[in-house]
Amino acid sequence: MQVRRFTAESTAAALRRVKRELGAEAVILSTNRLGPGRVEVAAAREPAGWGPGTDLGELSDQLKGLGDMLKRHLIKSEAARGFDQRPEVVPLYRHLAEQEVSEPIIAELLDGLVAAGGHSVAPPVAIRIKKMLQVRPAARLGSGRRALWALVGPTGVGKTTTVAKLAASFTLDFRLKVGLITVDTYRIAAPEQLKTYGQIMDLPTLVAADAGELAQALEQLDDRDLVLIDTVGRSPSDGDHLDDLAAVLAGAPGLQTHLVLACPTRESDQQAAVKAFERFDPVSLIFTKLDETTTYGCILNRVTATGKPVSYITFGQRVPEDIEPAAADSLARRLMPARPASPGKAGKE
Ligand SMILES: Nc1nc2c(ncn2[C@@H]2O[C@H](COP(=O)(O)OP(=O)(O)O)[C@@H](O)[C@H]2O)c(=O)[nH]1
Ligand SMILES: [Mg+2]
Repeated sequence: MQVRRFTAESTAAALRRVKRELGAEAVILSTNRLGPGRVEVAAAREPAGWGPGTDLGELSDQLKGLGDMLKRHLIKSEAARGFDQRPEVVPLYRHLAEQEVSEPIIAELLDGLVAAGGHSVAPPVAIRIKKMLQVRPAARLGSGRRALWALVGPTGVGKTTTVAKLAASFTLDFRLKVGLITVDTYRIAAPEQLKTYGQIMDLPTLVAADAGELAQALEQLDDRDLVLIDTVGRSPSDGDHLDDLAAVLAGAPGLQTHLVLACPTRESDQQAAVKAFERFDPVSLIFTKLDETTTYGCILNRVTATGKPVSYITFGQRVPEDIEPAAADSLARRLMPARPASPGKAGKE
């Protein structure tokens, strides 16, 4: 069976070409996105005589043929990445692909690595991941200058919960004076959530609906080491809301924004959120809900695409426990296979 490749601007268009040239019975072997507006579909014509009345023995022979062909196809695409010369990287390649690390990043992580002298390629890859994952150590606060942080991001990602976790951590662990502000451009009931946390922790909690009110609130919180600003919003595609939010935040000179993204959010929606919130020029990324997924490639993908460091990760609903300053070591561990094949340790566990 001969494999043919069809390139078109969309999967649907490529499939139409497959159907036109190979007929409705064509077998689709793979679809591959080559870049924006370019999709490649690999297809083959079904072998003659494959259909009702085909003898089962014959069918299983044909299926075996198809299986072999798929295997060859897979090996061929791995050969295209140079993996035929270094098959030892293939399991790691597959693991990182399952972690949804983007293809170019995987290629960079595996570039030029060979398992010389029976050593695993996992340790150098872990080192590369750590280098790639810029993390920002907890900021030096309480140095006499008040810090202003605002958390921005799509609805429901965990901004308010994260503000509460940060407030608790800086109050209890660092003994800093923390103040809270909700910027709510819609005057909806959401500020109650932050006010409740503020009451429990006995922290001043204010609400501001425009730049003037924000400036006033900041004046009231003049004695604080850190003011955490929570933002309330609708979807990031609601451009008006983001205009309003930008206008309010203009009332806080020296403000640093942090973009909150939830790990379980699909790749394309995360990319859209990054784009929508680019205007706030976030100084860091905060990833939430790591407990709700086992796939962490998005962290590496976003850091690489934005050039922004990760400052915090959160992994549960409990306030204040489920938050941690981002650490390259533990993030790399999440991305790597659970038990990297380490010849040195084999049999010693
Ligand atoms: N599983 C899990 N849930 C979280 C985490 N952070 C926040 N949540 C939950 O996500 C929901 C939305 O959180 P919220 O802080 O109101 O999101 P906001 O709209 O961005 O302010 C709430 O039910 C939170 O308890 C997390 O790290 N893990
Ligand atoms: Mg909220």
